Amino acid sequence: DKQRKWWHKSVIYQVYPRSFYDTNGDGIGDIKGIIQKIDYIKDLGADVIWLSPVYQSPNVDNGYDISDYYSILPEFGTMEDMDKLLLESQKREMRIIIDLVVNHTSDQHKWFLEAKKSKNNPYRDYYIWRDPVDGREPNELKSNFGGSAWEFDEHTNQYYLHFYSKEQPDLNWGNKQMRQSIWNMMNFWINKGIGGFRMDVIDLIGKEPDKLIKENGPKLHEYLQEMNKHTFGGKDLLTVGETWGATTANGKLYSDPKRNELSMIFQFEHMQLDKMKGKQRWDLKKLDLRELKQVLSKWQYALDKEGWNSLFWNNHDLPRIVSRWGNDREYRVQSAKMLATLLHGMKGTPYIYQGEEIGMTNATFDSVEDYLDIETQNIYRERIEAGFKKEEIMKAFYMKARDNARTPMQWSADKNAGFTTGSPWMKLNSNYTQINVESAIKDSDSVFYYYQKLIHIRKNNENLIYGTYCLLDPEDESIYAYERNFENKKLLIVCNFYDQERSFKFPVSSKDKVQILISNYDDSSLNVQNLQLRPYEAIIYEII
Ligand code: TEU
Ligand code: CA
Repeated sequence: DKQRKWWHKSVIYQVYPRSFYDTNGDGIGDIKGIIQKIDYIKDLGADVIWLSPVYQSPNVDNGYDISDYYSILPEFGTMEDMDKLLLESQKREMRIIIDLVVNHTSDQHKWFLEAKKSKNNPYRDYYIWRDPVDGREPNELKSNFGGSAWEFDEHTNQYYLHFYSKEQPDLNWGNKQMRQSIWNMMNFWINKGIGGFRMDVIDLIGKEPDKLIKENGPKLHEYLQEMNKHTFGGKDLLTVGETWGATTANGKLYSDPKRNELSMIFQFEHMQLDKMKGKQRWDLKKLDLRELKQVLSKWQYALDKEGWNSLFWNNHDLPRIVSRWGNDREYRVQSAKMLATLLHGMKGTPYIYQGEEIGMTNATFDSVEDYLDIETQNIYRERIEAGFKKEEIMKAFYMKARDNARTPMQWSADKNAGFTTGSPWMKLNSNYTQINVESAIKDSDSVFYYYQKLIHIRKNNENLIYGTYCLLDPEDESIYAYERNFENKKLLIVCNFYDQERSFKFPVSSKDKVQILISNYDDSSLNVQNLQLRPYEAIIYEII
């Protein structure tokens, strides 16, 4: 069936290299470290690694500010190390997808260094420059990291656009030669044998700053089709776009195979349910399970036929899910498994972010200096100036700061969690003595083995991959239950999101025989018409 793609069956593991594993004691994770731990990822059952940026970079935004797309940051290793990583993954029938950061470059990229020299430099138009208006910024566009999106360049008396830090100038996608430079670079990596691309903030490339358009600009899909045609189109690679501004309507545009754009996107609606409407994500509101059901189900229904979903709870920008929708205190293990069940039971390609598979939790640092992320530092300054109390700001960081996910991977209970023999670039989460890979591997009841089992079941169950999703009981405030249906087979998935007992009744006939595929309690009931679920209990049933 040519509708079927290898990545429908894949499970992707995201590696944030700086915090994964350090092999030379400089306190920074490196490519050799990924090679050393690749069998760990393979054992988990993931067959694709999404590698966050390892390119040359001044590291203002941890590598998302690239100064040379064709070389590797020495802290991470060499191009030989990268080639070796590709080879080692191919040996294991695994693939590496790399981060494509092309909405902006670093201000140290040679294109920008050239562009800054003069208004008629050949690279000037690779970026977006505007004259001052009444001696000020051209308009009120804001940077996602706080402050104006415009930075004044004294040498040429113009402002340049940056949607992230001022060290990350935005590329001008209206420039055809610029686009050609990007296609060349992508083809360089494709020829090296990568498995695909994760495309950073790709929904911004159609920006029209004079009309105040950031996301979803009029030419966005045209550029993606052009990219597809000149690079990965016809090559059977996996492409996933990071699109904070995606709606189900444009979600179809990206991932409908007939349109030749991307394999799938990351939509973020389900990640913004704890944010007050119209406010910043630091302005928190209480979570409501009914909203989560509504959002995830909407995406499941919308892309059932004409597209494909990605499924994720975590990445390097998001707080840890077990500290968010789960319970990282009394029920850490049960709730981590429950959240995994919910996600891997759905239709789409699941992503796992390093540490999720052992139930790593948010970090809670006392001092704001321990938060190294440029976004957190900028927001702190901005909010202090705006009159917020320090405690309030810190509380929001405990819940939402990106550094929650960026603390070093917890490999063992040894010093620095076995991540490095030197001094780590970032503070560790102090709970590594309890939560670490070594103890998870020793404990047959660990979150790790649960993920491994889930992945294995999914790979061998067509219904889990292709079955149609159907939400049950949208108004239930504590249970998330749904069905998957494929040919004449039915799966029932039920998840209790709270630390209380709850009852639930599946609408099945009394003639149906059921079996349990997986559960996070070892004695879950088969009486699906009348279930008493324990705290965070989660079960996948198959009707036989
Ligand atoms: O993230 C895009 C992005 O908009 C987030 O950083 C967002 O601002 C924040 O997580 C929540 O509002 C991508 C990368 O994943 C991120 O690490 C980079 O900092 C950013 O792009 C710029 O390249
Ligand atoms: Ca290192």
